[in-house]
Amino acid sequence: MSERPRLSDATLARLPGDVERPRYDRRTVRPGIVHLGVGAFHRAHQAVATEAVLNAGAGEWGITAASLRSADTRDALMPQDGLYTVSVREPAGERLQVIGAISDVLVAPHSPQRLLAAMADPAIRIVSLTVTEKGYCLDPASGALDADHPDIVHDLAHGSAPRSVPGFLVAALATRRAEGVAPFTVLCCDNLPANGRTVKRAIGAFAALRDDRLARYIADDVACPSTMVDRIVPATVDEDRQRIARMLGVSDAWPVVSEPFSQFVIEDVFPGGRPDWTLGGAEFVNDVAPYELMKLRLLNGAHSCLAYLGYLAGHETVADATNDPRFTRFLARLWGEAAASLPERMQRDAGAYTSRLLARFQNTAIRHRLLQIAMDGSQKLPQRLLNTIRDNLAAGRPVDHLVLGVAGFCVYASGQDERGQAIDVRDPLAAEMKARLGDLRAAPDSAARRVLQVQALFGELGHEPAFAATFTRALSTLVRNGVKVMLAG
Ligand code: CS2
Repeated sequence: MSERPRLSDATLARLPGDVERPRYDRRTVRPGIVHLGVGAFHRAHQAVATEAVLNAGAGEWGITAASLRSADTRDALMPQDGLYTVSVREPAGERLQVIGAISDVLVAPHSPQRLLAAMADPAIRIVSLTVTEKGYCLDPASGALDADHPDIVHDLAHGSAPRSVPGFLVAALATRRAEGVAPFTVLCCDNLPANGRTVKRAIGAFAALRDDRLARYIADDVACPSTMVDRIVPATVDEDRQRIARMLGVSDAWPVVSEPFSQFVIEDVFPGGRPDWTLGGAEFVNDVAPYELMKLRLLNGAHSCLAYLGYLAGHETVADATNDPRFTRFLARLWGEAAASLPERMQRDAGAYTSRLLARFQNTAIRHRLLQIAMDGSQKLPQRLLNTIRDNLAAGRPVDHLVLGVAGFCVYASGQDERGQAIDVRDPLAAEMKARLGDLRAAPDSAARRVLQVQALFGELGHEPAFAATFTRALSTLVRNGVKVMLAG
């Protein structure tokens, strides 16, 4: 246990001079945003952009944050008056900024009514979200609301104490509508394709299961701009806490560590107003799609391939894997395939984009664990790899390296690594994948045939002969020869 005093409004003044801190009076800030999913990514990304707005003197955009599951973040941050540190790390050094934008942290399962009341408050004009792909209760292959999801079933029966994200959004919007308060803008900041449109469809579908008029209101009156969000933010570990406490001279129970790079591209549709996030480096554009495609297919697609293949090769972090020449070569080939799927005008930028990506991945000061990225693969692969494969197959372009990534996911999801050690697979489809993969090592071809039937993951692609043949070959060779031999070729 550290004996240092805790980071708080009262201890801000004693921080070393080179630590950035709020330059505004926190007591005058009113919340204008409710954020659902107060994980490390939000705290190092949108909250930092909002901090720049508050530092510039626009005080009506404070953040009331909420966790949808555990109380951990609230318990860490509230004794610190909501303050926490963002550490920006690269091999050349580390820079600290204390963020004051979050004034309150609610825990949804403890007090759904409090969260709903916060969302229904007329002062709130934006509800932003980083709840991970699975948080939206979608069928991953089609992107449509999964009406059989247990949380959706629950929320249809208990609308005033919801559990799911669609349940919270629709309940709060219904209250605002009933009270004659303008709707908030829903700002999805998760790595889903066309994330604004996808969320709007999901909450529209959920509302339609409750009441057609509510569904029409959402379709006509609720804005859901799309975004592209990018910053590499690994989970904080104790070593970070200790180092940062030494640098601050006070202890912070939950700082976040991030790379220097940050990108926030936002479709500019905010009927209720919005902060000028350009002050924090964001861009407002008419169409996010090109940015999103580039990021999902080049960055996240590569991340997922590294997560599975890198893990099977015995690597622990993205930097470990990417500094291995076999993976550097693999990435160049993978990016060649993925970039070919982008619209032509973006292909021109792909070379510069991937060189920069490689440097970001190779940042050894960021220990981004492959296991963290490997989580929830079934929710990620459609937009990261499978859509790219679909487009390339339709145009007769190569897909071998993309497919190897998908095969890597299946070996991983079988629950056993190449040395027969168990893998702790965390994925909503883990049980189904494992059952279908069966004894993968004994009969990879039939395992491939069975796993391709997982509709929620592969959709119609699982029935495409060209894909099925390439995938079956990749999975069998990967199982037979191991990842290192595969990558040597
Ligand atoms: C990662 C992303 O965990 C993952 O699946 O691929 O969180 C990635 O680090 C971010 O999208 C980078 O912006």
